[in-house]
Amino acid sequence: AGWLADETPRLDSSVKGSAFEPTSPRATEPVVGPERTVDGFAKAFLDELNFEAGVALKRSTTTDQYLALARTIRGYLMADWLRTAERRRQNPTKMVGYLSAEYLLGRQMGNSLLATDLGDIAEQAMTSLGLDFNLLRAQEIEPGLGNGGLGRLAACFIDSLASMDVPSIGYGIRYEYGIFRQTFEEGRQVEVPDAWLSLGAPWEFPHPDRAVQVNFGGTTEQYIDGDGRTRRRWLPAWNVQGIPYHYMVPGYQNGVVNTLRLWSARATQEFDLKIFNSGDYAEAVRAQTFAENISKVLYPEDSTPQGRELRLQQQYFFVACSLKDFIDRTLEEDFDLTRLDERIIFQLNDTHPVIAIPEMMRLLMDEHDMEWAAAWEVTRKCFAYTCHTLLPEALEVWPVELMTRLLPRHMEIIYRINEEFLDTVREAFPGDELRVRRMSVIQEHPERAVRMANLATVAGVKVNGVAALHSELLRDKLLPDFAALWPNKFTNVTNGVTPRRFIRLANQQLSTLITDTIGPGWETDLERLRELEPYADDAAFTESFRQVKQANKDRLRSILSQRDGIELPEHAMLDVMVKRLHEYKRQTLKLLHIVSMYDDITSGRVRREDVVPRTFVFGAKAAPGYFMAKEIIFLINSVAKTIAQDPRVTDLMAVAFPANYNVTLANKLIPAADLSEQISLAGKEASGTGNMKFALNGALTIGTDDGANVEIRELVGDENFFLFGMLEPEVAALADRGYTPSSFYESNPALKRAIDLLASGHFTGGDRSLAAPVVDDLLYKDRFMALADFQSYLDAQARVDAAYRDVDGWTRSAVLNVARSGFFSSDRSMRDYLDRIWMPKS
Ligand code: GL9
Repeated sequence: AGWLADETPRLDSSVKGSAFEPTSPRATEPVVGPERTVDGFAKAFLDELNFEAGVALKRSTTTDQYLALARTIRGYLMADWLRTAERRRQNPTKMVGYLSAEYLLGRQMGNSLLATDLGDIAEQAMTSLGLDFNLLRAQEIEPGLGNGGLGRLAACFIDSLASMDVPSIGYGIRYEYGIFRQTFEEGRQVEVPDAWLSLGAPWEFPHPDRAVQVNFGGTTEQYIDGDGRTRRRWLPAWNVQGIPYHYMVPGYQNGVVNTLRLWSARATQEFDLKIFNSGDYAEAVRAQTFAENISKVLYPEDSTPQGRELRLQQQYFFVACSLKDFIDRTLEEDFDLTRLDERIIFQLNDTHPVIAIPEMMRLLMDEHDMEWAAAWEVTRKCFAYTCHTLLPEALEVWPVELMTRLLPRHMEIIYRINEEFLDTVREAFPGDELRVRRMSVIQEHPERAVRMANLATVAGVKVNGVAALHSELLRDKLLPDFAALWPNKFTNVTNGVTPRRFIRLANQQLSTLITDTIGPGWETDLERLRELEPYADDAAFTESFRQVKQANKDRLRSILSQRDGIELPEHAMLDVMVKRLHEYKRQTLKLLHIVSMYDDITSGRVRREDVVPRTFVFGAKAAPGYFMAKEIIFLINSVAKTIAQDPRVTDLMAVAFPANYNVTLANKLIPAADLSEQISLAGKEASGTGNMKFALNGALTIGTDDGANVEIRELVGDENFFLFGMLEPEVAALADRGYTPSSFYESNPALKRAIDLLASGHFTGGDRSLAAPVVDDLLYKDRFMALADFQSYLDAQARVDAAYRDVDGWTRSAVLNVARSGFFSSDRSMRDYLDRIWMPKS
């Protein structure tokens, strides 16, 4: 059976008698969801409310009603979920195990309604009971179990795998607290814990009965086994339990529901007794808390791993649970583990789950009696590694001291993997000890530590980057020694985004317009958006397209007014920069443009009638310990406030920085945007995925030649994209020559004016010291060369203004951005993973 089933089962009764009709007696147990009618839905809802929650409708709170609504929708997915699982059990084939420490899922209700096509029925049912459907939907707190692009990518991928009916399972961590909630106090970021479970968790299914034990610490020893063989084993010091929580991952209206299995840590009895329980009850309870800390909170790091012990505990915890779950529970009993690669390929989402490699070796050898050679032979076929960065400081390394203390058996295994690997290197490159040192899995300086990217590259079947340029730089600059040894190990899979959430759900009006124009089905065959191209010159279509964009902008204005008390002007270009706050992404470059525009207007350098009015929107969280990122947030808020209070400019510009940018807000912001800011220094943004979402929703991009921008520009066409800035080789050359930002400041009057104005205290209540951290860094360090790209950026923004004045030309470009971005569906990414990594033909 192929992975991409030819006959995709449909939601309706055609599932019966299809190729996937379950055959075993157990599988035929009737699992029937509630009736797909308004009355059927209303009845199921009341059953949930009355009999499950024990609440009368009359006395119920909005939270009660939200929970009952969620459980009702979930009930409609249940039959498909059980059927999908059974079908897979009956016909075991190779599966994808997606190992990811993050899943930035976003709200579940809208997606579940879309997957089941129950939106209208649910709304009418709620109305029939006198309830406000939209108010109930707004109650949901999104599961923010990820930091940014990497976590959201995982969520898009599992959506695509379900929509394409690929046998797969997502494994991760059920953090009790997801990414922090951001608030601003006097313009500065303040983090509030994200208690996303506080209202109840209607989308998850806990299975405490299926707990898995995970060991830590202790020592290893040599012993003689029953057959007289000398072997080694682990004598751990403590352990915790992993409790699986199951989440449904519904495919798009195809009757498929896959599983996401997230692990939660719980103390074990053994743990309490062995270490702490010497009659000290209070101490035993404290131990409980200690164990449960492991899945307590998501580390809010962006690309700079802090190397904390708890983080390594998290990584090993979820990986150990997942491998054990797969081998002991998912595989048939007695499956011959030397053929494990026929049943699973684990995709490692960055280095976070790479400890799975020595864990697999340990399981096969210590728990399943395999010899080293056989275990290695199969382990190296069961993992593939995706790298998501180019920043050297983002590559995880774990001190040998810590690894030995926490996972002594794994450290031994890593040493042996490395020994054999370095023999291979020496054989291929005799006498090249410098190369051996560079490639070693163990770094010596500044401290002995395990290089997780090297380990993943040694053991993985394939290593991929996440956009064409990134994969090239990954191969040629980040891991060139490995590419010289194994050129065929390296490949590219350009990221993608799910069109279900990011077009159908986020932009319903555009979706209707598309379906009215090219017919249904594009949601699962996104290249079909090409059929819109001829309509780029169709007056009726472009008028409707403009109206959709305007409606989305109006809706956003009312959302920001209600959510944040931000009042935005009615007619202005909407210029949006949303992403994590990081210096390489260059929110400061955007800020310099805004200050420059402000300065041009207030100094009378431009005539007011020549100004194209703009609304700038930022959304960004800073890692709590990232000083400069937090200073940049403060400065953006300061500039926003000053501009809002300056009557000389309020009719021409506004800056909005709604707090707590997340998936929910993204879904409202992106469809409204005219201009998408993708302005990282070339060679630093591995891919970006926001850039794709904007293009698919008809925003034009102003961007550097970086990450997936390169491919967006190639596809939509030069004339529909505003390119600026140095190319990556130019960046490298400038860095080699020695970069002095102050020389750009001295020689560029517009830049000098903007920086001087920022530095003057004009935006910070007259206090120069408040702007100094950011300004001084730009002038004297500017690691990401914002000043070097400033003039080019300004010129590109002038081209944006000119283009925006031509309403028809702009709309045409926007339509072409939509029509030509079908490539960026995560369905296509999944097909590429299947063809290039998971199931290559050759
Ligand atoms: C990232 C890259 O920086 C992005 O360019 C890329 O699009 C995504 C997904 O491949 O991965 N790597 C990374 O560490 N993050 C990314 O967004 N950071 C966060 O997720 C916070």
